[in-house]
Amino acid sequence: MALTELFSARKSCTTCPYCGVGCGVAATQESQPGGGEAVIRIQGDEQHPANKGKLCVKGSSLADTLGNHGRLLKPRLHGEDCDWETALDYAASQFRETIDTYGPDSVAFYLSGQLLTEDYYVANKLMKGFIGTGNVDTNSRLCMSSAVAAYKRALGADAVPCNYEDLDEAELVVLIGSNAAWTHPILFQRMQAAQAKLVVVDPRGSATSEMADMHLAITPGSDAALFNGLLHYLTEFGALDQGFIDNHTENFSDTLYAAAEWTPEKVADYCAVDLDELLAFYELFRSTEKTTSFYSQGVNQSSSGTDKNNSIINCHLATGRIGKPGCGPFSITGQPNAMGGREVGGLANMLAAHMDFTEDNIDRVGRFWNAAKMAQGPGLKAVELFNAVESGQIKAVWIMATNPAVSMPDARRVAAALKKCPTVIVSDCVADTDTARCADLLLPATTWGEKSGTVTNSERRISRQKSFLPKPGEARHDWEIICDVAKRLGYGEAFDYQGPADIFREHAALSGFENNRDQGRRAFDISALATISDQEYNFFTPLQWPVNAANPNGTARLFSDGDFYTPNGRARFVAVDPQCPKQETRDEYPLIMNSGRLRDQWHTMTRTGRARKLLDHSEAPEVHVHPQEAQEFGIEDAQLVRVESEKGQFFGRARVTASQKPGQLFAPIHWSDSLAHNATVSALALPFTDPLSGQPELKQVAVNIAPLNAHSYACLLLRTKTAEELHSRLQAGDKPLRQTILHWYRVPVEGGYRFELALSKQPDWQAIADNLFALHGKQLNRQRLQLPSGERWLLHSEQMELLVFTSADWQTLPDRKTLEDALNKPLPAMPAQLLQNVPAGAQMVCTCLQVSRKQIEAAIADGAASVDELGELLGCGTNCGSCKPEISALLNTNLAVAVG
Ligand SMILES: Nc1nc2c(c(=O)[nH]1)N[C@H]1C(S)=C(S)[C@@H](COP(=O)(O)OP(=O)(O)OC[C@H]3O[C@@H](n4cnc5c(=O)[nH]c(N)nc54)[C@H](O)[C@@H]3O)O[C@H]1N2
Ligand SMILES: Nc1nc2c(c(=O)[nH]1)N[C@H]1C(S)=C(S)[C@@H](COP(=O)(O)OP(=O)(O)OC[C@H]3O[C@@H](n4cnc5c(=O)[nH]c(N)nc54)[C@H](O)[C@@H]3O)O[C@H]1N2
Ligand code: SF4
Ligand SMILES: [Mo]
Repeated sequence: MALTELFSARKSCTTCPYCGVGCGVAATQESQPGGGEAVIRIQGDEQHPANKGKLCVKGSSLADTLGNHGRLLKPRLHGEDCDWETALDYAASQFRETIDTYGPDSVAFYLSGQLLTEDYYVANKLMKGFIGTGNVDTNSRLCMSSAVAAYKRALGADAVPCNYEDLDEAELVVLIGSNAAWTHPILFQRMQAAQAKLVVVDPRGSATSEMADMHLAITPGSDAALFNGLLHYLTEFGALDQGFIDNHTENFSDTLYAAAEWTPEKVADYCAVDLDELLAFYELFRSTEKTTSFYSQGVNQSSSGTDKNNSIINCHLATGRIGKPGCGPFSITGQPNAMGGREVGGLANMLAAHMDFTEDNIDRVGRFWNAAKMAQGPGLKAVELFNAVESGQIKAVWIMATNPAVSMPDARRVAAALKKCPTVIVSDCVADTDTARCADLLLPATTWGEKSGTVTNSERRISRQKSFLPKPGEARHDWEIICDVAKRLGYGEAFDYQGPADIFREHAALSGFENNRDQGRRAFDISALATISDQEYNFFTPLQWPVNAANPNGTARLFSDGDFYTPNGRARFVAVDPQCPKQETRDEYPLIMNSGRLRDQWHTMTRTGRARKLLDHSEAPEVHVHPQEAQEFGIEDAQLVRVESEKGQFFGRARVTASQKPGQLFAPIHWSDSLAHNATVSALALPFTDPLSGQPELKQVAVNIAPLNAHSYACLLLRTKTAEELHSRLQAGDKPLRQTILHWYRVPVEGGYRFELALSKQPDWQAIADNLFALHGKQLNRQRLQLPSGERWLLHSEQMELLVFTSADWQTLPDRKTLEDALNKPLPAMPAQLLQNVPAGAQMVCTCLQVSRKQIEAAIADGAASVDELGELLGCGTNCGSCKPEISALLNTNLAVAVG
């Protein structure tokens, strides 16, 4: 039989659901001979202009995150499964009663940059056009809202001037508050391939700064001073494009006046950087025409983030470096569809299709929608919105595709507010999240691979996400759920869509509706797509907006003609007075806590946390500490520590590293109560916000740190059912466990879970096991081994049920992979062998090819002297390339040691 008869493959071109690079993904389903479960193969889509076939480690691991385990598969009302009729009736009647009794401003939606444009569009339409309130906000408030506010101030529209080809063409890329090597890896690889000079502005050393030509480790929050100083320098040293300033901008002299006091000496002092280095950066910027500024959360997540964005844009306007190849102020989006949300009006201060709440626009959108009740003004922004939930003003809230109990500043207070709110509806694809635990009604949503619609990436490029998997269980698409509730609220006619293509056509038509110079010109215009057929929608080729009669094939770059979206067509300079972070250090809280992302995890890990291999790079909540602080506070590397702010506590393992500056800490944001004990970083942050954008100051939190002394550590392996029992007891604060366990986190493994425990006293494993297995009903055999390093336990029937290894030193616990294997292998003839001879653990650097730090260090010791050489020898870095910065860092340290 020919091989082709055995296998049949179906390929679907879609888009990655993670970061704002928006890489094209080719998902191939290969059915197996004999009808076995189809295998999904994920590859980069060679045809997609964002990535041209490449994927980073998160994208290439997408297949490992699929599957029904842990999914929300049925609606749940007050903790019990229910049918859809009951769920939808409940949602609609709670909203209807609340609105009728307390008015439309007593309800709210909190949405997400991970919804598809079509989902976002109908949610926004329902709230702003039919329920009649502006109370729709989104997690993009925590992410992009300062970038939006700054673009609008300077350019007259939320319109990203640049595109990815500018990164290929740039001779200098200034990365400000961006760890792109980890957070936008495919774009970072493009910059590297183009051999542009890279300058990184970041208070800490990162994988990105490791690969840069220059790293300015500025004082946290001091970016605006750095760029005011640059504007001053550009003026002093003749780099202004006076023609551009005169013909295409306004407010230059006021802006320059505000910047004039920022001499290089003053900036060097304020930002705590070396004067010569600062001057070298200023000179590089001055002398390099093709300069792109690439900025992200280090500037956005600030109580003065809008000004910081404008201070960067000012320097591009002053030099005329905008709208030209290789140039521009490029705000890079985080989420896969942050841009789509901005386009439909997902932010509370926007109405729809880039229109805000002017009288004309309210009338215009009202006529287009044939709206029952138009919102008359902006709604509450995220922090205000959850404050209103707390105060009781908002009595019903529907949260979709975001996890605010983890990601909002002062996260514990947000969770508490939700718990006492009369109606909380949560739509998610995953059953157990911290936010889901606050819900009255849980609605099972489809997710990546199952749902269908469009997303817009950082360069304004609209691409399709396509379904290639069936809906699991009873899950429904977000747009369907919203429309079903809208119908029950009595708005059936306006929400009668046959599918996402229908919604997309309406969205496209609204973007072009009365969009002209006379009635108000809007940047977001995809009117040429308003009549596309279902077939064209299905085979949509990625396009950059505007896509209209003048530009039917899309628009790669904006503002090439120097015509801006302000009423007089001129871009605006904005005078900036640099502000310090509002969360200031003081005696009780002497350190600044910074936070951000890890290479292999996505946000609250509801998806990436399912792929075992993505946890190889880093599996535990951690805090990065400078050696000086470590010494001062008595902290050793890998020790458990407690970080405390005015608002809350965070536990994690210390990573002592000179990449932090003294006085500053850094923690990854990914862990939550669902995955670990006391590991929600945002619980520390005070909810200070930017006065214009409402974006919270998440990057600079005043904290203190102290070691947490554990009696000992344990690694515990359990099969799924018993692991879930342990997990729910840990979360419920079960007393005997609480008295013994100081800290825990869990890792999903094939066949069960591994728990890592820090113990406050010697546990009675027998009692813990008896308790856990009480309902098990099976007779279990027990093996115990007492070694000088610690106690080891095995409970088994015909298979392994529980394995425990303990040690006074966490780092001497054995290799976890070897232990995990025992879950899926037959028991050895002598089961006690499982307790013996397990090798020590190894940290993975290359997740794709499973190459550990130890292997790389050994190869360097044997003479390997470059990333490429190590790739040839061990394979590391040869698949997605996301680990190359770390391999390079290992080379630098190890070669330096060898030479030194
Ligand atoms: N692997 C991975 N990639 C992701 C995500 C993910 O969860 N995981 N999430 C996506 C999303 S939604 C977003 S928004 C992006 C975020 O992408 P990035 O903004 O690149 O990521 P962060 O790690 O949040 O922060 C970037 C850097 O800002 C620095 N920083 C902190 N304070 C300051 C400051 O005062 N000034 C300056 N100049 N820098 C500062 C931090 O030290 C950090 O290195 O990533 C996207 N990509
Ligand atoms: N301290 C600190 N806090 C931060 C940040 C920081 O840097 N520091 N960064 C902030 C930023 S930039 C961001 S973007 C946020 C991110 O924070 P969140 O948005 O809260 O985090 P996610 O884990 O992405 O939440 C997405 C949820 O949607 C679910 N989901 C996935 N697909 C679908 C779908 O198709 N439909 C539905 N209904 N649900 C789905 C997932 O299971 C998950 O529960 O965190 C912010 N908070
Ligand atoms: S860079 Fe990685 S996470 Fe971002 S879209 Fe591409 S494959 Fe997905
Ligand atoms: Mo984000």
